[in-house]
Amino acid sequence: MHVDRRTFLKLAGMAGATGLARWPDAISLAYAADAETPSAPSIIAGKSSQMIVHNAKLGVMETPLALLREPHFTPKEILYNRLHFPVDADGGWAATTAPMDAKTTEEWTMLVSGLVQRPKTIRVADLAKMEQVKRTSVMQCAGNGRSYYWAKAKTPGSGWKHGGMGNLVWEGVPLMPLLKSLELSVDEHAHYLTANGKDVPPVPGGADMIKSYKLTAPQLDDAILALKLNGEAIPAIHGGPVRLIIPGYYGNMNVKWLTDLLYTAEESPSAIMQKTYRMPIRPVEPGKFTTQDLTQQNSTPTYGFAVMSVVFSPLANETVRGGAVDLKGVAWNDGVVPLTSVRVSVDQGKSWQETEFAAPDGPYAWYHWQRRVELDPGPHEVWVRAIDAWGRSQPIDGLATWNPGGWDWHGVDRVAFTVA
Ligand SMILES: Nc1nc2c(c(=O)[nH]1)N[C@H]1C(S)=C(S)[C@@H](COP(=O)(O)O)O[C@H]1N2
Ligand SMILES: [Mo]
Repeated sequence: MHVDRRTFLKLAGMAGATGLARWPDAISLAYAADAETPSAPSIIAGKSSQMIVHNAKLGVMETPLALLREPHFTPKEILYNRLHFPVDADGGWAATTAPMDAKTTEEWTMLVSGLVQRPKTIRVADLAKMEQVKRTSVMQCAGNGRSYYWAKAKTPGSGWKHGGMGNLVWEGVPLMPLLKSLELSVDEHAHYLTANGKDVPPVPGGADMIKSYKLTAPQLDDAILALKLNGEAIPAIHGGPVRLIIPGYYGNMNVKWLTDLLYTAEESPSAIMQKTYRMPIRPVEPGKFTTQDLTQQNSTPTYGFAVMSVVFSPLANETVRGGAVDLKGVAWNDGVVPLTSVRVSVDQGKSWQETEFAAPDGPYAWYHWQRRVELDPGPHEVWVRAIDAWGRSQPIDGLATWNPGGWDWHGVDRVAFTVA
């Protein structure tokens, strides 16, 4: 295997991270939320001042549902954001919804290497000239809904409600056909594709944001090297000029500012692959199992989305007019099989009614569901539950999947409201 200097340094860096000298949690703690939270646009230029800021230094913010439910595709001004390293690192090059500057875009390259005989460089300037395809898909943090787990036990990480997601249109060049066309001569021991972005840990030896995907994953067939979001050059803060988009995969798997793709025999040893963003494969109890106990044997990375549905109307604590009430919302899954049913209950799960639902933009995007119900004046609750063609669904009690990282919340959404 030929390893050039740059690849060698990257690999060395990855190996260095195995020492886990600094936990990602420790980084989050070091940049704990300020007492007085600055407004979203003062952290990331162009964001709506209505965004809920979870962590100013890391630029972590979510969309209030009242804003999220309005547009068909989520505009950049209200799209949630998540970073692992301070937003002002390297002089704040990314802290804006404007695209990356023309020179940086023109000169951006990605190195494809690892277990290949002929490493190759991909230029954004060349990608832009190739045939582009669209992928309409949900982008969602694996921590979306984490705060609901806190009813059982607190976990580290931001207290996301349901606004750590958006419904987006990405555009770019299909990844796997492109890699094939490069004639890299991939080693037979390569089982993973490993991606890295331009951002680096703020402390030497810190865990880098590196992600590995099984080469056999069905969603990889639909992955693209994206250059556009919602019809425009990708905003700098959302990973422009080039981002790896794997539709149906949780946000952390969609590496921003892509600089490296490596064919590897194993998952990246970076703590952000090995300790963060993993789900135990069996139920675990608070206090008895921590993120430090996660291993490749007892956990899986947060790859594809769990089946999920959310109520957009009414919103929690809203007062609506009776007797006919239009219940509405969205549902989605990992896109491998379609959703077959989205049901609502207005009697706390005793009975369920089918909703009308449709996937207007393909397998990875939001399905919109609705159901009209007759309700008497007074307090009410609506629950919603989606099921897919493989029978995968949502736990009635979402706390069933409590885990120390607070990932993968997909419990039945329960919204209390009042009929006037
Ligand atoms: N390079 C890089 N890519 C990244 C991250 C990061 O910190 N650095 N964060 C990931 C996480 S955890 C999420 S949820 C999504 C957030 O995407 P967004 O901020 O564009 O909504 O980006 C992912 N890709
Ligand atoms: Mo995330």
